[in-house]
Amino acid sequence: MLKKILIANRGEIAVRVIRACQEMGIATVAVYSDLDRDSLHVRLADEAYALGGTTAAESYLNTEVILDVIERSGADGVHPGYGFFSENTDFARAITERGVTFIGPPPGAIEVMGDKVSSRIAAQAAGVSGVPGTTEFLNDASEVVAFGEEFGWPIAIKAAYGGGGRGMRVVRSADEAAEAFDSARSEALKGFGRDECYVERYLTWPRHIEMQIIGDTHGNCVWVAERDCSAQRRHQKLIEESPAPAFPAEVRQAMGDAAVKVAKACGYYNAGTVEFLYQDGEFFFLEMNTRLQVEHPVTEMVSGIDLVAEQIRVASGLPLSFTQESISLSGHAIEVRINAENPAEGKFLPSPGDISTLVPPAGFGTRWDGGYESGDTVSQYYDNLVGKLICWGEDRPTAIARTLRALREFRIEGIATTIPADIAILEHPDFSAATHSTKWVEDTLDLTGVTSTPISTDADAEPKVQRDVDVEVNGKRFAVKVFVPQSQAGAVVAGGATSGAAKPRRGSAGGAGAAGGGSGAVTVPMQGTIVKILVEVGQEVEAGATVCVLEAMKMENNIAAEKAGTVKEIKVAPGDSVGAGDVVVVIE
Ligand code: MV4
Repeated sequence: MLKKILIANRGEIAVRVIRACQEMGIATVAVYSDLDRDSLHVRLADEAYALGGTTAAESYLNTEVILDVIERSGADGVHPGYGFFSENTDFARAITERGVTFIGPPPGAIEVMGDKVSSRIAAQAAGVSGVPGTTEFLNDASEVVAFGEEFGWPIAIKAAYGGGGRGMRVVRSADEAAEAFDSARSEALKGFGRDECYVERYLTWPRHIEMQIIGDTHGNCVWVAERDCSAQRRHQKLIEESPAPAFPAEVRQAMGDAAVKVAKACGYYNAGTVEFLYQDGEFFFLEMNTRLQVEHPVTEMVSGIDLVAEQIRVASGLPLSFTQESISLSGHAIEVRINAENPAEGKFLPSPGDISTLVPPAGFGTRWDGGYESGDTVSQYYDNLVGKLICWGEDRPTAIARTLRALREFRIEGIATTIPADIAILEHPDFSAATHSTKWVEDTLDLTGVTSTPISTDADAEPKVQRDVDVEVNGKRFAVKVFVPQSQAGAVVAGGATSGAAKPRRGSAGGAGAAGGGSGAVTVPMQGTIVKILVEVGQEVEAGATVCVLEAMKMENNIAAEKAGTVKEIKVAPGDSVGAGDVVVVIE
C-alpha cells in the first residue's frame, strides 16, 4: 500500500483525495500556487509545498516543479485528480520513470482514448459503435450529401480532432451541406489546428449517459453504475444523477458490458468513464475519459463504493475489493455543481471573489465536497467550481426534494453562484419528468427571472498584502512570508517574534486585473483566446464597458474598461491567443 501521496491538483478534488488518504492512514502532500497558499487543501494536507506562480500554467501545470516536489517530499504515489495533468501521458510517464506510482490508467490507454478518432476506432474494434457515420475523413461536400441521402437528415459534421462540440455543424438538408462543410473545416482548423472532419447521423434530442468503470492490474474490470449528465449548458455539466431516469435495466446491463469491453480493449486499469449518447432506447459510444470525474460522488452514493480509495488500492497493486456480482445499487443520487458564476439572465458570468460566508447544508443524505470555506477566495485564474452538493434519496423524487431543500439551506455570501439556476432546473417539470436532453438548458429552460447577486457581509474587508520578514524563534532566524491588511503593512510583528521593517517585494506588482489602472491599458486576467472585439478606435467608452470577449476556463469572459475615455488602440483581433496581463485595448 502506498505510504505518501502527492495530490497534483487543487480545490475540491484535492480535498477529496486528501480525505480518502487520511482514512487509509496514508500521508498527504499538497502543492499550491502563490494564490492558493492559504487554501483548504493546503490546510488539510500533512505537508504542503509552494509551486510558485499564479496561473495554472505557472504552477499546477509546471511539470518540472511538481517532479521536484515529488522528489523532495518522498511521495511514492501521485494522484492527478481531474483536469491539469490527469490525462497527460508525458506526466504519467515522467512519474513512473522515477519509480513513483501514477494513480490512474496506463499511459497507453490515455493515449488511445485521448484522441477522438483513435478512441472511436478502438471502441468499434471492441464491438461498441458510435453514432452511425463515416470512418473516413470527408473530402468534399458531395460526400455529406450522399451520407444524408442514405441515412436521412439531419446529420452532424464533426471535427475529427475536436472536442466539446466545437466545430460540430448540424446539416438539415442537401442545400446546407456545402456551407456547413466549409465552416466546420475552417473552425476545426482554427480551433484544433487540424481540419479533418467526418459525418454522423444527428441525434436530435439525446441524453448524455456515462458509465463508471474501474479495473485492477489482475485482469478484473467492472462497471459500477451509470450517470445521466444531460443537464448541461455549453458543454458545462450543471447537474448529474444516478441512476439515469427512465433507463431500462437491460439497457444498463448492455451499456455496462459495452463500457467494460472498451476498457479491456485498451488494457485499462484504475477508474475511468465511458460516455454515450442515448436516444430512443439505443446508445452510442461518444468518448472515454481516462480519469476520475468531477461527478464521481453520485456513483459512490448509490453504490457505497469509495472510488478514490479503490483507485489508491488498485494503484498499490491490490485487486478490486468487489466483483461485478457483489455490486448492489440503492436509491438515487443527484449532484449539483456550485460554480462561482452569476446565472442572471442565463449569462453565467464568472463571479470570482472573497467568500465572506460559506455554510454548507447538512442532514440525512446530504454531502458537500467543497474546496473552499468562509474567508477563502475564488480566483479568476482557475476553474470556478466552489464545490459539489450531492444528495441521496431512496427514489428520484425524494432525491430531488432533498437537493432542493439543501440548496435553499446553503449559505454562501461574497460571490454569486449558480445555485438559483440549479434550483430552477430541479423545480422544472421537464426535469422531474426526465424529458430533458443535452439541449434542454439552452433551448427550453427560461432563466430570465433568475438573479444571483454577491452579498458580502464584510464589505469593508481590507485587501491583504504580502510581506517578507525575518523572524527569530527560539534563537533561530527564519525568513517567512506574512500577509497583513494593507493598513498595517508598514511594519510587521509576527506572533511575539520581532521583525525588521518589511522589505518591499521586488518584481512585478502582481497579477493583472480585468483592466489596467488609471493608465487606461485594458488587460486580460488570464490566458485565453479573444473571440470578439466590441469597440472601435476613436469610440467613447464608459468605465465598466465591455471592450472584448475572452474565451478562457471553457467560458466567455467579458473584459471591461476600468476608466471612461476614448479607445486609442486595439492590440488584438478575434482568434488571437493572449496571456494573463496582456494589454488588449488602450483607452486615453
Ligand atoms: C452529437 C450530438 C448529437 N448527434 N453527435 C457535443 C460534444 C461532443 N462530445 C459530442 N456532442 C454531441 N454529439 C450526434 N451524432 C449531440 C452532442 C451534444 C452533446 C453531447 C454530449 C453532452 C452534451 C452535448 C451538448 C450538445 C450537443
